Amino acid sequence: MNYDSVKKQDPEVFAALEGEEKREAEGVELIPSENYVSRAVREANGSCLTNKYAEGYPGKRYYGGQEFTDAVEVLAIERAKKLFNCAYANVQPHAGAPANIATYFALMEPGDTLMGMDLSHGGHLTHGHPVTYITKIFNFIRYKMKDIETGEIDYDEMLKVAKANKPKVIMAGFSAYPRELNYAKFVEIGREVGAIVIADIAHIAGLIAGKAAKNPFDFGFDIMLTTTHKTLRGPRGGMILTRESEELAKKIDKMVFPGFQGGPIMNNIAGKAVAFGEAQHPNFKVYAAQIIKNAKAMAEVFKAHNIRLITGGTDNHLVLADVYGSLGISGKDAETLLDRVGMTLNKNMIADDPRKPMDPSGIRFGSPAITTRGFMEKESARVAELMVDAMKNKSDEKKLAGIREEIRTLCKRFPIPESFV
Ligand code: DSN
Repeated sequence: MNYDSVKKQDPEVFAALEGEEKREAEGVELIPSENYVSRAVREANGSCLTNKYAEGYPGKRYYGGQEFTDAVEVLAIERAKKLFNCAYANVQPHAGAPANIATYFALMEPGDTLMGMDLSHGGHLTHGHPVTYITKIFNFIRYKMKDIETGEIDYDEMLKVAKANKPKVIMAGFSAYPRELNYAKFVEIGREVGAIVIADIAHIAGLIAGKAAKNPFDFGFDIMLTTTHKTLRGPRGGMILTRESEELAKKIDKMVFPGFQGGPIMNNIAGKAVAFGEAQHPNFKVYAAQIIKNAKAMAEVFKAHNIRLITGGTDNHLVLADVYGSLGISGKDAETLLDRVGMTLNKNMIADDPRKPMDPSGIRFGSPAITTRGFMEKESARVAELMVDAMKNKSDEKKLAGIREEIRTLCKRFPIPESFV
């Protein structure tokens, strides 16, 4: 990308942008919630629409001059509805957490209960972790895996706890869970206790859009929450989708604006519209399927080295490995070491982790970004081999230098693509 004006006007910011461009170009991105957007998405996201206030919704704004903001937001909404097969889409949430919190505010009263996945078993902070402020407003109860080695959720216990606590909302979704949930079970339990059933698909939205993963709406989920920048390959942002209930969609629209947010970030919504257009392309299906093949190829390498994987493998885009238990290196040290040799991933708690969040037992890594780069199973497996090699030889500087070089060469062979197709 060209930063000529920044370069001329603000060398300090330019240095940071240039540094990040180089970091992204020369390293392998394995954080499963990250990706590379196309140049078209970047252009729309950096467009003149950043100048415009557009409080309200298409056709119903508080300020004038909305001809083009309306056009762009309608495009984003219509494309989102088609991609996820639903009747309503709100594309204004600035990010995933605001999308989730605005939805809670729309559907629950203070003191109401939400049932979500325990953070250490794969859930997300916004699903009710005690460090978040929303836990002072709502009551959160949790479900967990029954078997950490297979990833099976304890649906019987979930039903028992739901019956006893009558949650207003049941949330299916995760940020560190490598398996597909049993959506039919969630809907069954939700209907039985009279809860609204929501899926937080932030991590797997691209897999669903690309038909490589099941769509919770097909099982009767009421609402889906998502970010747009992970597997979906759009700009950083959030979105709320409602399957069919006009009543729920209206409540959500009213809460997103004026209840919770101010002016929508229209340039960001333009970026979302472009990304949703890309996700409708037949090639996106190929991309989504390849993400899963690549993650599986990486998981197989770890398994071949007898490294314990939480849930025993993966059905999606991410892998969670107990590197402390298997290799004696903590998640934090593995993250630092692998970053140094050009492979970026994150330390992660594993289920019932005996260690602390800032220095846990696990690492979480995935394939969305490398797949965008064009890696196939062969390259993905090689990256996994290099990860293991580095962790097993963490003090061998010569070996580590060789790994860094191999990663740089691999990245040169697979430059970050500018265009989507
Ligand atoms: N930070 C995101 C992730 O990495 O999963 C979730 O919010």
